[in-house]
Amino acid sequence: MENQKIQEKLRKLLKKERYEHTIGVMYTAASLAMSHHAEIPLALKAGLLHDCGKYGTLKEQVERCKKHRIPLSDAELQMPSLVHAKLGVYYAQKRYETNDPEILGAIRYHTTGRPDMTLLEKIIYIADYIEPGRREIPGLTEIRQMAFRDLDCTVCMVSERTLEYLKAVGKEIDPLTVETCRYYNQR
Ligand code: DGI
Ligand code: FE
Ligand code: FE
Repeated sequence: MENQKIQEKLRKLLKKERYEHTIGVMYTAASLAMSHHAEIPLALKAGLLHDCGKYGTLKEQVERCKKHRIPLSDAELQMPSLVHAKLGVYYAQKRYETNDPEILGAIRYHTTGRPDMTLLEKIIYIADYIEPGRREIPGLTEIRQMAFRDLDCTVCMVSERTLEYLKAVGKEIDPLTVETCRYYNQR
């Protein structure tokens, strides 16, 4: 499906702030693709779709997974804020006619990351964190600068910050979030 049409659908479906974040991620991903020699059309589409599962309450998101027989891990049942990534992959295919495995991977892993990510997966993981509309947090300026120089180093920084944040607020942590941080620290 054309990006213009997907954009119209998402504008109606998502909350205003979520939609604006989506557009921010789309263009940030395209900029990172320019800087790191990735395919711009793939980056645009993956950025546009990365949060397409993120509407309604967390409970509704879990229920929609059950309805569509999308299996959830124990971690996802305990941390429903992770569920929209899996749900997004399903909607990308069913509603937005997007079956490119690279794009689906980028949607799937945009929240937790994973060890040994593809180029596009790294771009979306990072774009989600640095897009211009993101609330300013300490260190974001340095992360934004690094994002246009070294993707692996930036994934390392982002995953460290995310882990620190989750520990500080006492949230449960998905094993994949820990593995991402460990992998990119050792590399
Ligand atoms: O959907 P967005 O708000 O744009 O961003 P996101 O998909 O990265 O993540 C939503 C939240 O998920 C964010 O506050 C960070 C959090 N998160 C990432 N890894 C974990 C996690 N939350 C929990 N509970 N556990 C994790 O391992
Ligand atoms: Fe998300
Ligand atoms: Fe996002």
